Amino acid sequence: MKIADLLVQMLYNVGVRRVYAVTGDSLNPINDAVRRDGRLRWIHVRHEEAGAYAASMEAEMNGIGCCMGSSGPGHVHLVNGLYDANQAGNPVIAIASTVTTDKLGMENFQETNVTKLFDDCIKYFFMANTPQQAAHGFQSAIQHAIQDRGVGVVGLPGDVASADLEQNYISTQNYYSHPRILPHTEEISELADLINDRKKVMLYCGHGCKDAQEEVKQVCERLNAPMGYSYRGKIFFDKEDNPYAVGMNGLLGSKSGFEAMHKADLLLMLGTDFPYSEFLPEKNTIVQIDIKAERLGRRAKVDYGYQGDIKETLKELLPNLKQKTDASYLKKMRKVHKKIGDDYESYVLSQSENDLIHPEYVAAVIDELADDDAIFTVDTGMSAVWAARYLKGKKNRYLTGSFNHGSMADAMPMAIGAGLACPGRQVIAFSGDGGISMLLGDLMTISQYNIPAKIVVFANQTLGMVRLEMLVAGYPDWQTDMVNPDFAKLGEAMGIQTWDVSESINVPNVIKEAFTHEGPAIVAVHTDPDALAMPPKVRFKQVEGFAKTMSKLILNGRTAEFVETAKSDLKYLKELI
Ligand SMILES: Cc1ncc(C[n+]2csc(CCOP(=O)(O)OP(=O)(O)O)c2C)c(N)n1
Repeated sequence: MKIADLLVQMLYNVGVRRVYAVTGDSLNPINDAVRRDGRLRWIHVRHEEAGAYAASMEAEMNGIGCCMGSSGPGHVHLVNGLYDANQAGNPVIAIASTVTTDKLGMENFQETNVTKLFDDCIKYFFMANTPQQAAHGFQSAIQHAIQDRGVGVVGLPGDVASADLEQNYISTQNYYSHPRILPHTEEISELADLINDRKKVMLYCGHGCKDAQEEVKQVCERLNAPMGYSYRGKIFFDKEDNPYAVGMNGLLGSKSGFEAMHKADLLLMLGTDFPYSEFLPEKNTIVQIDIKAERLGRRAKVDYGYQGDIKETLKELLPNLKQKTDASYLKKMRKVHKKIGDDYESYVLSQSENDLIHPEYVAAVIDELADDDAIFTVDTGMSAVWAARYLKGKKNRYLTGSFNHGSMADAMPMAIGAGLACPGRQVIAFSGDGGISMLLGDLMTISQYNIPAKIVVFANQTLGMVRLEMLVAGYPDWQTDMVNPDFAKLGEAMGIQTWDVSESINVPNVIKEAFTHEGPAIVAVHTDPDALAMPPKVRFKQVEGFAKTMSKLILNGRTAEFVETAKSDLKYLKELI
């Protein structure tokens, strides 16, 4: 057995079923081992970054993912996707193959210092200088990726990969341990007292509440508490039939999510590492519970921090919570939330008659037509705003994006991973035209493997989010425009059924057709570049900059609706400061 064979065996044993990679040089011994073994599928991506995103998505859905990059540029390309995986807490094992051991450390052709290169985007790195080391290194890297929830990289010289395995006393298994982590009994009763003593309690739920949806609801019921959520938590709780939902907070959030949090006597932050400190309250009491103790208090002025799995902790807590009878705070916050929902809806309805396609309308139509267990992946850019506002949780929907790392171009390669990891589930990517342009070649991966993902491109011919950012800050809009390829021709050339939509009236039919089409589909929608989503920033300077920009736009004669929306956003901003 060679070291490369051992690697394949260990990857298979831990649950990896696909390897995302571009083969070459030092990676060829592994390619050969995968071929001979026959149990892992080699997915030949066109750019290793796409491979890292796809592997990360596999890990997010199924617990583990794997990607590989060959010497130098091959593994350098992995870096951005690995940052994303690591920050999202997705266990990914990445193999960075590299120059032979006799050449290491001499600035040889295609050599990088792998130890330094990956230093900031991983949980664990192992440099396998000898075959014996490699055997133990695989074990350790995989175990770290699982346990620390992030990326484990093995630097693997080509000669080590093709060397014989000489020892047989190594473990080829890895372990998913599920310890029960919850606060100590005294901490649970301290927490219960805190909650029982306060009148208005608000829950703010992150991705850590994914498996605790029922318990979170029960707590809200007991406390008559409004429930807000982060973007990563939204899809589990933003449902029509959730009587406690009040929306998101933060840049992509809404007034109700912000207000409910600030008006609470006690804020319970559950399984969230919400990074926008400036949106978090300073005056009320804040409790944070997270399975990772190192996260406690790092974003907000937290008064009480507890380490615990959310489901287990809430199960212990619930019997100690007294029923609150006053529902006025919940009712008030729900009213604000409903008003915002109505505003969003009326905006969609009016736009559907318009010639210029409004992205809000597209997002609302997708929400309407998508399956109840669809997986949505969203790009960083304005499409993330539309997804935040219009996609709703249903029975078993899932929504993700580059929500921690904030990279463009994530949606399409994530859809590759989701499509392969979850066959049978509908996968829908919200891509910006700037985003999709960055990894355009990997549409061919979708085509080659016939992955039935539906790629919706919000083709507004601009880097919309940055354009808005510049306008808000008072900069002239410059270098944000872009010329797009003809997506219909591009799709045809790539063998992907493509629809090009430039009139609102055609949006529902086209989306319906694309969603029912059996194979991969691209829907390029020519959306209005002036669609406005004003992030509720709270600093006066920004409001001032925004006001100036708005007056310029008004003078330039923008549409009435545009001005109206802008005015109401501005009014909202003023209320916030
Ligand atoms: C890799 C990367 N480069 C640059 C940025 C900065 N950035 C954030 S959003 C954005 C614009 C996205 O444009 P597009 O994909 O066209 O989507 P839109 O906002 O127009 O919907 C840019 C340049 C980033 N987040 N990631």
